[in-house]
This record gives sequence, structure tokens and C-alpha cells, in this order.
Amino acid sequence: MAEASSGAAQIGFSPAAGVFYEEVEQGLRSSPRTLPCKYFYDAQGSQLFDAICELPEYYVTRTELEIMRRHAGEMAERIGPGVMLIEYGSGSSVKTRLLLSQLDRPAAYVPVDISGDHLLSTSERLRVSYPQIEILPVCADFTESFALPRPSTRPTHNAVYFPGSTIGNFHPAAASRMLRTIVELCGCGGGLLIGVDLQKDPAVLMRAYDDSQGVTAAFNQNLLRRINRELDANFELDAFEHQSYYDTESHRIEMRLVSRCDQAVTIGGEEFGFDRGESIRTECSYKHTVEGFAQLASEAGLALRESWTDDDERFAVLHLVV
Ligand code: AVJ
Repeated sequence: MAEASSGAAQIGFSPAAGVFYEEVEQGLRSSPRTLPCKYFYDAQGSQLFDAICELPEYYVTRTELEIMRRHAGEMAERIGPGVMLIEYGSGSSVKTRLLLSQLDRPAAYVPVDISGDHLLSTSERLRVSYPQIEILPVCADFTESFALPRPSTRPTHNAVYFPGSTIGNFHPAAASRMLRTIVELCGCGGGLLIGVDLQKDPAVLMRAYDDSQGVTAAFNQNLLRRINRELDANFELDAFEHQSYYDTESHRIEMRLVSRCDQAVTIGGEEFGFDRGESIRTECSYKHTVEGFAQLASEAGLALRESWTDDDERFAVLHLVV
């Protein structure tokens, strides 16, 4: 019991409503209007995302999993023995398990997630499956700096595991800052194992972000539902249409919510007008090439050591070192 609660000492973080409101207000006052995609993942949003991962059109999760199944052993060998493995956005633990099962005497596994509940339940399950690995969850927004826990065994080095192509949600400048933060966190001898979605036929991308069953549309609209609930707003979900758009120049897929009519919405007492056809950009998902990403990473101080892809080269997992 004492052991199970040791990691929980780090829990206690939840995004302050004030910050959420400020980010929403700022996004809706910018041009084009935007909303931050990190707020998709409340309980319902996380469930919808899990459903997206099962969709025939959404190749991303399935492909990364296939790469992990095939190559987790080589990846663990690359990472080396005695590591403190820090995972960013430790949503589902399937990929993590493939890696943890292969690592040579890791000093600790540190899942970092913004959702405390999710983090706790995942950590408990991992403790049962891997009693020999110290699990030290940290509830934090990994885009901000946070303190690393101190494992009882001294790690030989640190490595960040950043799967799921979450890095795709960062504009290149922000991705670059993020990579620099990882370099600082890991320090000398550190490493990064990262999942990156690759550039491909735009038609495939469009289908992946606008599926036939409308799950992605519901996921997108759920952001409005969350704002209604948490920020005392009155968005009418059906008055905003889900749209995906691929920008061929910046190689990013965008999700948007397009106003179906002229309307006014109140958020925490403040009114926002929307013209018919006006859109809110809710997510950018950048698609990279292995070379392009290696270039971005090298500017941040990371050198590409190895990359693994699927047969169709839809997705890549890269190992980089400081
Ligand atoms: C979780 C950021 C990888 O960009 O593909 C899925 C989120 N958005 N469908 C992605 C998402 C629409 C997803 N990531």
C-alpha cells in the first residue's frame, strides 16, 4: 500500500479554469480563430479518441503499434540498460508495455500526463504487470517545465518516449522548443524515442481526419461541449460543422469547426459573434519526412540514430540522442 501511494504524491495538478478561459478567449480573438487542441482530452474526448484509433480510416495508431510490435526489441537495445524512461502524454499504455517488456533493467518509468485520473489508473495497472520497475507518475503539462522524480536506483541516463505523433500538433517553432526542452530534461547521454506521422497522399489524410462514421466530427465538437460545461458557455454543437483541410504547403492537416449560420455565443458572460461559414481552427496535425524531422531535431541538439517505418512508410519511430 505504501508503495502504491508513493508515486501518487506527485498528483494534484489540474488545468486551472482561469488558464483554460484565457486560452479560449485569446484563440477566439485571433485571426483566424483557433482553439487549443490540448483541451480535446476530457473523459469523453479521450473515449472518442480511443474510438478514432479503431476506425478503419485512422491508420496512425495501428501503424505505430505495428512498428512497435516489430521493432521494440531493437529500440530497447538502442536505449540501453538502466534508463529512466519518461513518457510524454502516456494515454494508452499498449505501446509502452511493448517497450517496457524489452528494456534492460530500467531504473524507473515516469509517465507524464495532464489527466491525473488516467495517470493513476494506468500506473496502478503497470505496477501489477511490472513489479520490478519503479513507476513514478508525474501529473503535469509536458509543454511546460516540470521536476523529475528521483528513483531509488540511480539511472544511467534519461530517455523520453514521445509516441502517438503528438509532436505533430506543434507548429515547427514550438516543436523545436519542445525538442530543446527534452534535450535539457534528458541531459548528456540522453535519448528520445518519438513517433512521427509521415507525409502521404492528401486523400488518405483527409479520410483519416473526416471518417465516414462521424467519430472525428464528434471528437471535434466535444471541445465545444467541454467549453460549455467548464466555462459556462452556450455553444450549440449542431450549429458548427466539422471540417478537415490539408494545407499542402505546410504539410499539415487542419480540423475546423465551421459556423452553419450567423450566431452569437456567450462564454463566461462574454459574447462572441460568428458569421455563417466562419471557421475556428481546432487542431493542426503536421506531417513530416524522416529527413525533415531529423533536420528540425538537429537544430535542437538531437542526432538521429535510427528510424523504423512500416512497409508503406506511413509512420516512423525515430531514435535520437543528445
Ligand atoms: C493524437 C495528435 C496524434 O493528430 O492525428 C485524431 C489527434 N485529431 N484525429 C492526430 C487526432 C483528429 C491525433 N494526435
